[in-house]
Parts: sequence; structure tokens; C-alpha cells
Amino acid sequence: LQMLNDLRLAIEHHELRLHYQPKFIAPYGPVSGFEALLRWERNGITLSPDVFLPLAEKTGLIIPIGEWVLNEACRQLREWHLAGHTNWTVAVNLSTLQFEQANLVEMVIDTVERHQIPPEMLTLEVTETTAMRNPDVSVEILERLTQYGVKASIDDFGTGYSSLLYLKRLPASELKIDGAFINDLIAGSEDASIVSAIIALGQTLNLKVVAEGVETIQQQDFLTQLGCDTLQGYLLGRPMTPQQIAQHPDSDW
Ligand code: G
Ligand code: G
Ligand code: MN
Ligand code: NA
Repeated sequence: LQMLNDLRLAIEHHELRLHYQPKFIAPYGPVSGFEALLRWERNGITLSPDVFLPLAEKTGLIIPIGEWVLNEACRQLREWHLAGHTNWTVAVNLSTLQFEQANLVEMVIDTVERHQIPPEMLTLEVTETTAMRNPDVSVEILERLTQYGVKASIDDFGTGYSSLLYLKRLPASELKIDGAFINDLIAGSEDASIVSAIIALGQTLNLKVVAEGVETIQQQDFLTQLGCDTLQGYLLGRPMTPQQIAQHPDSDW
């Protein structure tokens, strides 16, 4: 398979990039941080992770790729901090295989130490489905990471099967409502009730609630009314290169 051969070489050929999508404190900012989103520049075409991550996951290549992502995100975080953005955070997505790899905790701590960044500025996003696969183990892994200081976020929330008992025990600081509930969000809809319930759950469990996929002003206003803490989506900012972020005209960032 040509794609697999190319993907094996993508790291050493310097074809992987991170784009960063801003997250805003509701309703209008400022920027609280960014989610790192992987891209592969393959023969002049930018590929999204949906195209190559399933293959990376199946073949185990996600392990070196994931280490590259974490290292690059920490390097960027360090650079932003030195440039004065000392309150910007970066969130990195972890796949199931990465989350379950034996030396994840050591690898994360080692990377943070090497780049000399405050661990609190790094968030690890783990999907609800991944976190609930083996909840006792997830609690233990996240406990070690959060004791060190790194933050944890439960991604794509609402699409998995959470045990509320375990959700309560997971030492996460953030819940990300899956974009599927935000797409058609209007007052009075079924999605509005679900989103409202997730926000209430987050507040009860002392978790910051993030909405992703915010595309309209109506969604932005409504989510703010419902008490959502943080907003992310094309309305507020697309995934961008670090250069685009450096050139952003809004000083309120
Ligand atoms: O970025 P979109 O930008 O197209 O991302 C598509 C999917 O890929 C999302 O589910 C996102 O969580 C996932 N993703 C993006 N970047 C990374 C990454 O660095 N590692 C992992 N494991 N998943 C990622
Ligand atoms: O699974 P995860 O939530 O990590 O993935 C985030 C995905 O959502 C990425 O593919 C990212 O590019 C995409 N995304 C970010 N903002 C928006 C948005 O406003 N609308 C849509 N449709 N997708 C978005
Ligand atoms: Mn995510
Ligand atoms: Na998500």
C-alpha cells in the first residue's frame, strides 16, 4: 500500500504539520488556548487525519506519529510562552492506542520536561469512548498525568457510553460536547435539551464545558446563555498555521 509506505516516511521527510484552532472564553473571547490538529503535506496536498489516522492506528504508526505531535505541540507552546502568551494552552488529541500504550505517562512527562513548559498549559484530549473502554485503567492513567499537572479533557462527549460513576471519578478538567449536538442547535430543539443537560452535568462535576463546531452567531449566543464556558468552531476561528496565528490582527487574542 503506497499510502502506508509514504506514511512511514512522513516524519523523517518533515511532512507532518500541526494546525491550531483557537478556543474562546464564551461569548467573545479572549482566546484561552488552541487545539492542535494534525495535517500531512503529501505531494503538495494537505491531508486531514480522517484520511490517514485509521491506517496509522491499525499499523501502530500512530505511536511514533503521536510522539511527534506531542513533541511539536510542546515546542510550539514553549515558543508562544517565550513570546509572551503565557496563558495560552494547547490541547493534543490522543488516539485509543496511544492512550493505552504502556509508557504514555512517562513519555508525556519527559516531553513536557524537555521543553520546560508548565504542565498545566498542556491538555490531553481523550474521547469518551476511549476513556470508557477500560475505565479503571483510564482513571489510573489520568490520575498520574493530572497529579503531574497536565490537564485532561473528555472529547466527543455524548457519542459514547459513559458510566456516570466513572465520569465522576475521572480526574478531567474539561468536557467537550460533540459537534453533532451543536450543528442543528436551536432553542427548543431536542439537541438544546441534550446540550443543556451536558452543561449541567459538567457544572455538577466541576468540569469546564467546551462546545466544538460553533458555526453561527445563534449557536454562540445560545451556548453562552446555557452556561457553556468555552467555544470553538469555524465562526470564531479555523485551524491555522502558527504563522497565521502570529499575524492575527486582533490584539484581544
Ligand atoms: O482536524 P480535523 O481537523 O479534520 O480532525 C479530524 C479528526 O482527527 C478529529 O477526530 C481529531 O480529533 C483527530 N485528530 C486531529 N489531530 C490529531 C492528532 O494529532 N492525534 C490524534 N490521535 N487525532 C487527531
Ligand atoms: O474529534 P475532534 O473534536 O478532536 O475533532 C475536531 C474536528 O472538528 C476537526 O476535524 C476540526 O477541523 C473540526 N472542526 C472544528 N471546528 C469546526 C466547525 O465549526 N465545524 C465543523 N463542521 N467542523 C469543525
Ligand atoms: Mn478534539
Ligand atoms: Na470532539
